[in-house]
Amino acid sequence: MDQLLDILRHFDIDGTPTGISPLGNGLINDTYRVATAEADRPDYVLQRINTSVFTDVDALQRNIDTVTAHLRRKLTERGIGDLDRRVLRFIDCKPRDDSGEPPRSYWRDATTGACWRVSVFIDGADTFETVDDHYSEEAGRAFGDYELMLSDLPDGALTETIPQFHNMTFRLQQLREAIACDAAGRVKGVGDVIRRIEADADAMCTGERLFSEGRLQRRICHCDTKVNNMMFDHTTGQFLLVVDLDTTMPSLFFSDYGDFLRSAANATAEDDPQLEHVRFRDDIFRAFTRGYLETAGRFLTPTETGLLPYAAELFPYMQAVRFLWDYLQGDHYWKCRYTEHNLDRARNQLRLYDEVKAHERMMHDYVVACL
Ligand code: GN1
Ligand code: MG
Repeated sequence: MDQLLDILRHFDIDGTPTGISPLGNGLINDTYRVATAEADRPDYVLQRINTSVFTDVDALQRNIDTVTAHLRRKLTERGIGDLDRRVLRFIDCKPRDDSGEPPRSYWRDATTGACWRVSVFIDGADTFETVDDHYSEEAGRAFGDYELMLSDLPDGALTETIPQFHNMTFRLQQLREAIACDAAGRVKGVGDVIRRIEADADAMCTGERLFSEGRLQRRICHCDTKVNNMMFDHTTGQFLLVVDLDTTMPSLFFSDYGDFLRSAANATAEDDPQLEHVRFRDDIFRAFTRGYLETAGRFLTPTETGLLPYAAELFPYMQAVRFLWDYLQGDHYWKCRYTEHNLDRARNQLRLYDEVKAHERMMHDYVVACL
């Protein structure tokens, strides 16, 4: 705690930090809420960036600076005020007296190599682990709008903070390498999961195939549209902003649509080991699709809208591949609470994938009805 308070001394924050407590359920970075003594000063969010996942922190923070500045401009043009509740605001480090360099929005601890950043805590806002159809429709509209607002960033404005992040072909290749290595000696116990994944591998690489044929383009996406990465006003229930901007970068369009449904339309948590609880909620699917197409429908091509059901199937499938990959390599990527945690997650996501597939016809019909 004292150590964490010490880190804050490097940032240009307003107010006196009094206490620090863990915040949220992120599986990659470590996140804390910092309370300040003064009632008229904001609280802050302190985050330790996972530098084995985000290896180029300069590029990561540059992306975030570009994205937040662009969003602020767009919202201002629309006459929207109270921007600090609508876009994350990161706090610069204090300028170092001896350097002429511009201030940075993160601080690197020279002894440990750890990287830290601070943003303003948004008061009176909620995040949810599950949503009803009202929030799903709001979320759909909001993610479509997020992509719309970022769609005029010039090419090359953002770097890929995790190269090939949502590239299914690459994720399968990673899994196959982990199977061949069998570093943790776990392959023998997961034959059924591997067989199920391999059976649909070709079909799930449709996105990369269409991209290489020039039939899909890359767009700026959020790439981590888990339901808990969104904040709603506590009083009005209205959507406020998306958080966790680390993976906002060029991707194939279906990242945001697919990943939201993967988390929000699953009737249970992504790590529930009781597979009979896993169900695809078509009320959430309909509400989210309705909202998303209201905004994203303005720029998506017919090829892209035709692929929305594929996107809904792809993300549980891809997540199953990624969780299994981490399980086989010995749990280096995701935080795990017990030995089989990643395997339970992989099985859960694979069951969800089968559930979504069973809704294919309904999804196609509903997308057509919304256009
Ligand atoms: C990670 O830690 P969190 O919740 O932001 C992951 C996502 C996965 C998710 C699965 C950078 O997100 O891609 O969908 O876990 N983020 C990264 O829960 O790998
Ligand atoms: Mg994230």
